[in-house]
Amino acid sequence: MKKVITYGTFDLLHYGHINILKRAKQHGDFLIVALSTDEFNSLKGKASYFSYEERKQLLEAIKYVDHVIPEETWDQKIRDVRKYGIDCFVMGNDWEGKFDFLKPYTEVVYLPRTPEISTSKIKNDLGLGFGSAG
Ligand code: C2G
Repeated sequence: MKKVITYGTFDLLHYGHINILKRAKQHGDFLIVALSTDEFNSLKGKASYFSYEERKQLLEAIKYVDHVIPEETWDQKIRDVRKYGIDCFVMGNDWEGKFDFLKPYTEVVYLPRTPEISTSKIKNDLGLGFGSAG
């Protein structure tokens, strides 16, 4: 079984998130999503609208997602790749090159972002102020 992992906040779940999860799943048979905890989000300078539990519930309802784990630190990725026997790490290409340190441990794939949509755009368009990419 080919296992894929991806990481993110996935706040205000939108079709850009669905697109990356769909394409990530196409790289294997089992997709794990490491979901940023609320505490880690504050480290990323992000304040998500939905809590970790709410964002987890949304992700678990997506047919491409097989398992959700917490993302608590920047440096858990190598441990995760080993712990879960990951064959492929997938991220949107706004992260192009940033996770190449994983190449000795797993395939690393950066996929084009879906244009025009982001959590911060949704917030701004709804006049919710404080932006945060995603
Ligand atoms: N994404 C995308 N297209 C968009 C918006 C987001 O493909 N229009 C992708 C991002 O590239 C990322 C994933 O969806 O791969 C989740 O995006 P965010 O929730 O913004 O995640 P981010 O804040 O980039 O956190 O350790 C890695 C971090 O946790 C990534």
